[in-house]
Amino acid sequence: MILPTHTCRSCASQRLASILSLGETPLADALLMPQQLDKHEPVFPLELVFCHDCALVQILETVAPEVLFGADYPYFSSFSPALLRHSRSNALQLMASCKLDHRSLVIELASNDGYLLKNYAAAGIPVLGIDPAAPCATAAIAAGVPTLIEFFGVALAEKLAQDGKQADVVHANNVLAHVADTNGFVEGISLLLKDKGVAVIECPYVRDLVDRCEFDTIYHEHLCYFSVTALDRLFRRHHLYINDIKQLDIHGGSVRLYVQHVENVGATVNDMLREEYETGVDRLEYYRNFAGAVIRLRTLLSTLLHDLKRAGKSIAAYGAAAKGATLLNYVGIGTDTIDFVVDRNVHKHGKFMPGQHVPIYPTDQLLQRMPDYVLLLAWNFFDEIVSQQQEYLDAGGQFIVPVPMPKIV
Ligand code: DWN
Repeated sequence: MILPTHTCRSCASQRLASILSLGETPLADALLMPQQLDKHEPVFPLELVFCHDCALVQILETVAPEVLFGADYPYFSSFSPALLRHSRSNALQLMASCKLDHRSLVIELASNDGYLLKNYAAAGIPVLGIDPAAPCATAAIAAGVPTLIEFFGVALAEKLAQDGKQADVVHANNVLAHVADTNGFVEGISLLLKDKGVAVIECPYVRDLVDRCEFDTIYHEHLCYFSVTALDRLFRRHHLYINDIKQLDIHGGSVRLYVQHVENVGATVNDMLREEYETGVDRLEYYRNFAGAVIRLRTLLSTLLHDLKRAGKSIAAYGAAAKGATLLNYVGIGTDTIDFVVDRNVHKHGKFMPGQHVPIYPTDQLLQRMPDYVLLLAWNFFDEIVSQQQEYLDAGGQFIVPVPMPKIV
């Protein structure tokens, strides 16, 4: 079914075909305060589509960035130790490979709470963060990471370049998929990057989303779901080239792109492009069965939780994650099924999950309340969380991992 009322975020084609609809859903990171529970909660359509002309998978709805990433944006990267380790390793590799020193400049777009740039700053390498969400940007500044509390785009890139602030390294982790002006963002990277600079960009990989049925990573913050094919066409449109690529486990499966002004495309990129062509990732057919797999997963998870409740078991959840909101709302898991969610992020405590209004508590509540089962909404940090909650497991608790297939561990 072609949707003539919309155009592709990358190539402006109108040849968009529907893959999956998750219905009208609340904003995944719009956690509620107690006084908001009886107020109207805005919901928006969440429909995943495929562009026949550039292969970009994307959602149709664009919620205003000021609404998504405003003063209440609750996501702080530093509450994930695994993410901190992952980021530090990336920074150390680039310090060495790019021979960065006090004359260099490293800029991160969507720099959050300084989780990544602090590694460069500690080594005496000049940094600049850019993030529109005041809560985490303020935390970054307090941690010694200079940060502009602004949205990034062509206008800011031009200003920085005019001020002589072009970068040797531009980081953009889990932000390219989030921006309403996809082309403007990439053009901004081109303007910000020194001639011999490198943009190091991480984003979730659409093949992992489909192959591992990670439907819960679909929410309004994530406007695009990238294949290498779609990324390559997007960057080439702005005379930028993906010269190297790494596949990563972080966030359920991501790619790290090494993008430069000069074309020197390596085997890692050509191999992935060829693999995508051979498996059909650049054609609609590849996504044809995804909706069916998601519906089957919903049924299996709902039945498992229902059976546990009928057996008199108590269930909680771990990770007040954005993906957790999508999962709870799409599967219909509410306070009749799970009693509470725990999370390490103190900014989320005392609030409630969007849509299902499940309360969010500190993680020590698992041992204190000892639910029989814990639904792992932050499954992408399984190893970290299981090792952290060994005492709960030793006391007889069990985790339920919801994707790619619901299983009790
Ligand atoms: O793209 C995005 C990803 C990168 O982060 C953002 N748009 C929003 C956010 O999505 P998410 O909330 O699904 O991401 P996480 O990082 O998977 O969320 C994990 C949640 O679990 C956080 O609230 C932190 C929490 N956590 C915890 O309580 N204990 C995480 C770890 C590792 C832990 O040990």
